[in-house]
Amino acid sequence: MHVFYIYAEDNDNDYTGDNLWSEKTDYIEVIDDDLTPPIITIQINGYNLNPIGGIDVNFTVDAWDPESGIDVSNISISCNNAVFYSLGSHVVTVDKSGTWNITARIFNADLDRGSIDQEFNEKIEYFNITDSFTKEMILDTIKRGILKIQSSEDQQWRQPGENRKRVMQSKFEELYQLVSAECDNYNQAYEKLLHDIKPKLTGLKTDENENPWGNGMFSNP
Ligand SMILES: [Ca+2]
Ligand SMILES: [Ca+2]
Ligand SMILES: [Ca+2]
Repeated sequence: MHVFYIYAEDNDNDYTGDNLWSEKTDYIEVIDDDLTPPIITIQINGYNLNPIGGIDVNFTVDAWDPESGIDVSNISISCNNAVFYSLGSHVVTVDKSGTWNITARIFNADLDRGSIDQEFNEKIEYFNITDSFTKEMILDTIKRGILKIQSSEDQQWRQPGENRKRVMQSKFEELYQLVSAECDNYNQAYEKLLHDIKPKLTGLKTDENENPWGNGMFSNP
């Protein structure tokens, strides 16, 4: 609601105190044409174990406001100290088990009277990383390693390639057993990976992109 007050005096000044005045107060109501905030969705697309032992979480944030659209300069999406300033798909890395959240704070573009009319919404999406889930991902990665060894060409290995492949495959299978066992064999698995498998992987000269093997980073869980 806007208030207008108008006051005016005439110029009848032949005698002091002879003049007259009028005043008027009027009101104009300016209605906000959009009172609803944006609608936000957050979708978790998948999880991947990354090369340094963290878990990459791929997620998509979408938002719309049928009346005003989205103010794309006012988007804030945060998770585990990472902040993103646009809608769409993003990847965030978490490094331990627990409950994590993605928080999206988004404004609509109701800017016909500047930012005074803007509405915003905030949505929080929680996701859980459990130890058993991490373990499944590690096992899956080892399995894929075994498949990769099996499908590699003998020529990619130092000769005799066939023997080296078989030895390496059995080491990966031992690693799989250590990780999948009920008791806590993670330290043993780590030692095996670091001191047995990693040095011998340098026997494989290059990967399929001709990058040298054996220089990857291994982090102790
Ligand atoms: Ca408005
Ligand atoms: Ca709206
Ligand atoms: Ca509004």
